[in-house]
Amino acid sequence: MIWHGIIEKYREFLPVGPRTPVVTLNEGNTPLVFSKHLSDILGVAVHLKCEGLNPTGSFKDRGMTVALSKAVEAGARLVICASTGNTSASAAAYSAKAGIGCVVLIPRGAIALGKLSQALVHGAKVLALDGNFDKALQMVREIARRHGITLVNSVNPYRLDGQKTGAFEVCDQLDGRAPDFHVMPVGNAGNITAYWKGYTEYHRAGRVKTRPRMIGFQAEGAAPIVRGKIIARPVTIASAIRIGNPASWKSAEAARDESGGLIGMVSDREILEAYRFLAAKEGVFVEPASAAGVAGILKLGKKKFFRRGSGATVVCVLTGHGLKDPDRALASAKKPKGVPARLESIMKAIRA
Ligand code: AN7
Repeated sequence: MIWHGIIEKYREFLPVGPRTPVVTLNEGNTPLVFSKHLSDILGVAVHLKCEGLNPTGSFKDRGMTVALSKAVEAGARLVICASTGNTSASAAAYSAKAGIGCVVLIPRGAIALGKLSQALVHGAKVLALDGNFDKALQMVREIARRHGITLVNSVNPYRLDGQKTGAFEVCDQLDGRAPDFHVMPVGNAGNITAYWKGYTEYHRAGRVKTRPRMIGFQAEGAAPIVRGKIIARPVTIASAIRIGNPASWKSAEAARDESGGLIGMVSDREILEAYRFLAAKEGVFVEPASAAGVAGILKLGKKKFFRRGSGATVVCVLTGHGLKDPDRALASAKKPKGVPARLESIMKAIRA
């Protein structure tokens, strides 16, 4: 079957009609890769849902195809969002495809290079705010409301409808079974809300017999849900999830509680360890935020959270591609060694 994106594939579960113009870059259908090393370490079957392979390199594309399709259907000429980077990259690309304008408000100096490049090259109007993501979101919500501009952050329910298709795909890729544990990073908490919605809808439709326990991880310096209070100045190297007051806070807690799951936190050191582990052992390059979930299950594993040999299935969503944040990759690896253009010198360097 030729893949035409998530709206075409999961239309019956989405708020689109026959006259909705489908704005798509053929997002979705991302690989679910078995992780031998994590499975060996934890004693359960761990699969990696590689969302970095979406058209703009993150899971945001699932939401953006629905948000932009509905915006165009409603006659919008301009969309706006605040972003830690990936939302802006995706909004910029899908707006370009739709032929409408896009404004993004980013925290100045605080988004990864790849994401900034994307927003700029797709022709969005990029405004760098003196303030963090939470402030930027507050401002665009106000501007959208006052000026009738379509907001495409995940407070737009169409975004979550699109993102819930990640759960459908996981179940389809596991041959009609839901995983026992679903693991992911949590920032603004839209995606954990969307995945729980997806699993619940698939369950209700009889496509799967069970639903997973939802397990989310925040970065220690940006863990409002874990700490139970707004973090005024969130800090973490995982800039994508540097968020102190998540918009979908309540629904993330509902996903956690209804599923019998948990939301925990991991340190930047643990995130970077998982980041290097995925790249070096599994051949999967993710951005730091995406490694938070893997860092989290490694931490849970040490506490014997998973019953070794139970046959349980764990799915970890790797939310964004490693190329998003090249600065981090270079900072966490050895510099290349210079060699003269002589065979003996090259062989000497190879053997060294
Ligand atoms: C790679 O782009 O909030 O909990 O503005 O880019 O649904 O917010 C990004 C979030 C995880 C957290 N992993 O998802 C934005 C933005 C990556 C991300 C998250 C984000 P949510």
